[in-house]
Amino acid sequence: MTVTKTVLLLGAPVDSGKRRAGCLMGPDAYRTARLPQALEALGHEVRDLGNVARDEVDMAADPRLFALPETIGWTQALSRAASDALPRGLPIFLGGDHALSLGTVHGAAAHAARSARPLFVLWLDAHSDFHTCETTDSGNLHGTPLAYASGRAGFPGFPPVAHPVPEENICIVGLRSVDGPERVALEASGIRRHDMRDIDENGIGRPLGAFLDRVAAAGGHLHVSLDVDFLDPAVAPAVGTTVPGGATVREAHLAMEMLHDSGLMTSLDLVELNPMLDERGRTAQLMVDLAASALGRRVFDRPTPRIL
Ligand code: EXY
Ligand code: MN
Ligand code: MN
Ligand code: MN
Repeated sequence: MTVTKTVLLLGAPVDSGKRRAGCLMGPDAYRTARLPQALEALGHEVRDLGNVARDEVDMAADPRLFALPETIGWTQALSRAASDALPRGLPIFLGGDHALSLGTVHGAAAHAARSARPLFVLWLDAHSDFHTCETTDSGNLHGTPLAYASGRAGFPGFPPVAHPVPEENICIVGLRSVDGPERVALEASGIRRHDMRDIDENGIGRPLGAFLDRVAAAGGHLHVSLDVDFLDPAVAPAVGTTVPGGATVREAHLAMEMLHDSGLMTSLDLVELNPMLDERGRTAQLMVDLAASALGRRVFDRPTPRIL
């Protein structure tokens, strides 16, 4: 049975995390693909709070980093938006590129700390997004939010991370593109990471189920960040950072269905959709369908059996 919730939709038209423009159209694409109606059909109360506005930040640009002041402005504004929304419902952030999670996870961590509950983060992505401003070779800050959330040094000018997410509370699923400095830092960390070979060998249900068990045992809040490039580009072409060999439609739906059945997800990012690169809206539609699965859409009304 679906427990009905108050779902808060917040547009986050962040396009500062990389050079290729287009993600700013993501929030409107989700609305056009009828995300609000899909969630209402499941019985949820859906409130579209419109788009978040970026803070104006008066600082010098850094020639090594693309759009640093803009990204810091988004981080400040989205941290506040997440922290304000979480006591009122389940926020879904309609991206926007993955730089938006610099803010949303920061705000979710502040909210979890206020509630005296640990925050867990599930990162569904082809990439680890574990660069700092010092290690990034592209200068694209959408490749950094997980490093920032976990409290790594190397983010001058960004809001201080008062509540870093413990490495052991972070799980990345879908990996198939990790840069050298990210690999070194990840291997030295306690972050759980499941690459596509792991999913090939074990399925997606087993590693995800083990992580959800840990969230439940700790009584944690769970922030989920779903990057379009987690999916195979053959089914989700509308993203600038495609990597072949990604999750299938069914693997992604099973992950969402398990999230729903766990009842643990407290906030969700939908990131990296670039409508300029879509084919007749099919990536936007798939992301809407995945969000609906995460919020309780199912064929039959029965829980997913635990996969051991
Ligand atoms: N690791 C690459 C870089 O740092 O530029 C690619 C990062 C892509 C990040 C996308 C959003 O997941
Ligand atoms: Mn990403
Ligand atoms: Mn990615
Ligand atoms: Mn790189």
